[in-house]
Amino acid sequence: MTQNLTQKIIAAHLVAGEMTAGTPVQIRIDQTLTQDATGTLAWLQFEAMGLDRVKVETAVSYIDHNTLQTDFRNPDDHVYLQTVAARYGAWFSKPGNGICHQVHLERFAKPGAIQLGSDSHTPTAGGVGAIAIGVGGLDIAVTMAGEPFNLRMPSVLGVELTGELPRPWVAAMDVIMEILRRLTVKGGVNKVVEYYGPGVATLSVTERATITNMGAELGATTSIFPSDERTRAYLKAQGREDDYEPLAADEGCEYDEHLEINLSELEPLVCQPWSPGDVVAVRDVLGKKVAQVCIGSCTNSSFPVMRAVADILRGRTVAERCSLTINPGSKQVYTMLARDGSTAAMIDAGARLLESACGPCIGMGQTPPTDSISVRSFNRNFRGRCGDKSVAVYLANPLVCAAMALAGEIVDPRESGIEFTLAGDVEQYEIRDNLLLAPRSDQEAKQIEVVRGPNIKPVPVAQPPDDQMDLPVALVTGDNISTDDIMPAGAKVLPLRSNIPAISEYVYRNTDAEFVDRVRDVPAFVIIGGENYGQGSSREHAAIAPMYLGLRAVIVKSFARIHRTNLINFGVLPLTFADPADYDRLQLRDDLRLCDVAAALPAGGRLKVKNVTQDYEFDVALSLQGQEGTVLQSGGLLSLIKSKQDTRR
Ligand code: MIC
Ligand code: SF4
Repeated sequence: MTQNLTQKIIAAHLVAGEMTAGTPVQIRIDQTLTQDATGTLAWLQFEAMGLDRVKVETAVSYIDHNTLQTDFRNPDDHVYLQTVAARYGAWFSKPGNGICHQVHLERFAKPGAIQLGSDSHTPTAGGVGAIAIGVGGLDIAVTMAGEPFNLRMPSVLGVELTGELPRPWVAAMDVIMEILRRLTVKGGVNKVVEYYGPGVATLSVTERATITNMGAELGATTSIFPSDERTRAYLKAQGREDDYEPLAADEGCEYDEHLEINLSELEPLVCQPWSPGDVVAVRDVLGKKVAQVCIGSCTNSSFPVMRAVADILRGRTVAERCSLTINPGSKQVYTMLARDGSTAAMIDAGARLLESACGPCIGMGQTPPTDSISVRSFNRNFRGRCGDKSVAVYLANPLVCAAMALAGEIVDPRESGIEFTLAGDVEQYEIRDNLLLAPRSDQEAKQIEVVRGPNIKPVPVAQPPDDQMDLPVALVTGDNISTDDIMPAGAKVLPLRSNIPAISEYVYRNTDAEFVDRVRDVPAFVIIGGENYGQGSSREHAAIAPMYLGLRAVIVKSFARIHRTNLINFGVLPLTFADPADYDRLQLRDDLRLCDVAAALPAGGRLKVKNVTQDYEFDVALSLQGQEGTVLQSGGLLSLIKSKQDTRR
């Protein structure tokens, strides 16, 4: 029987279950990635499981998000993460080494491997033909403890690429923006986006990685490219030819859905404020003044594209009323740009060079001025994420961004008269892994003391649900609520990532400033939402912090994948309206009664909800798969794993 690439890789890692879309499977994981904003909780949870060493082939802990260090909190987390990695046998990527996904692509990502990361843009590694999935920190912790990963077998959306990009101004990001334009931010939920067709060979690995990275904005489980001669060339240039393995879908295999993109027909696109799914052509929004341009992020900060940005800027000057920031994605990229004179060209043009880290992408500095426009080569433009809600953020490919920085307004770069080329493959990358600390031997690791600063607090534990739950409605939200809406990031909040009591004060701060005060004296409550609730990041803080405040259930029209799992992992019931029209009747402060919850566990099923305030009943579905029901019954995944381990001892 013929198989697509996704099925092949999952089959090679299958521990249990049948590979039919929608049914639960358990898969073996080869590699894990954690970063510092989600990593402290992941590692604290790993420690709580009482193991002596990580049990995956490769576990890497990166520091890239919280590098602003305005007080002791971030550096304390860094020390904790460095010592905990050394203690338990993980790799450690020091601050300065780069953004996790870029560094992972360069140094670790492998064709045919399955990788989990506690960051939604983990699918970047799909650029070399890996299945790389973003999940919450607790799922990573459990995987590092050697458990297989539970997943609903995704359906596979085959995207056939034909033609060739009209370079130089149309870039890889325009490919994924075109798919977002067609499918929207929920078009990929529970799907793997698998690329094939003659257009694939026209894209370099770093271009492919841009496309798989931003597949996260479709809500996709992951995205993947075949592994071919260009993959070999990339791995060879990274000194890792041995990791190469040719991989492709079988001739004539089936896909659950199809899409065709003719690369030759693409043009420069932008995502308009405030959604990566709101895509239009650059030429439809010309003339708007741009106060800031930011180039970099895990989506677009590889060496070839950064060098092209430098070529665009060389000998020119950033517009008078515009500020340009650039953060090369890794130490490798930065060093190479420095050696070939690219950084000099950038600095001379007026670019403000930042360290290799997430930086402005997650609101860690570089907030633009009030009511201004910022154009970024990043992957997300949710309102307020840049540090100020009044700012309109557009997303565009990095080459287009550079042209706009020079013009100080939204322009069609094809009319700029600027000439440059974008090199595809690089013959030899500069390899020096001196900021990548290798795992210690068993013996050495045992001697390491894990250092915990005062900001690092224990992770709160969830409660098993009661059979009958009386829950006032604490919030009624709309469609596409992002985890940035639920749990904002930015320079003020990110330093609190290892302190749930402190960070819980910021829940829903940007969308409903009174939310926390409203629930302060309420022992338990429910939140109501629309479609695609919890889209965006993998941050489990968007589940734990509301749970800490008393969230027991969320009733929505549909969930984004990672957030739904995070809610279950922390004991919150993820419910969907049986009839979406019931959403319209619910009001803030309605008292709801959930009945017979115990009977719906562990298998899931329908529940009756009584609206006590308005005196009517409606049905909700508790759809569960695999061990999810047992997780809820146990009061969260951590409690379940611990009780399993106690039984084994
Ligand atoms: C993001 O881009 O939103 C983040 C910050 O990288 C998150 C992770 C986090 O919130 O720590 C993500 O993408 O998962
Ligand atoms: Fe960092 Fe931004 Fe990438 Fe998230 S999307 S990992 S914040 S660069």
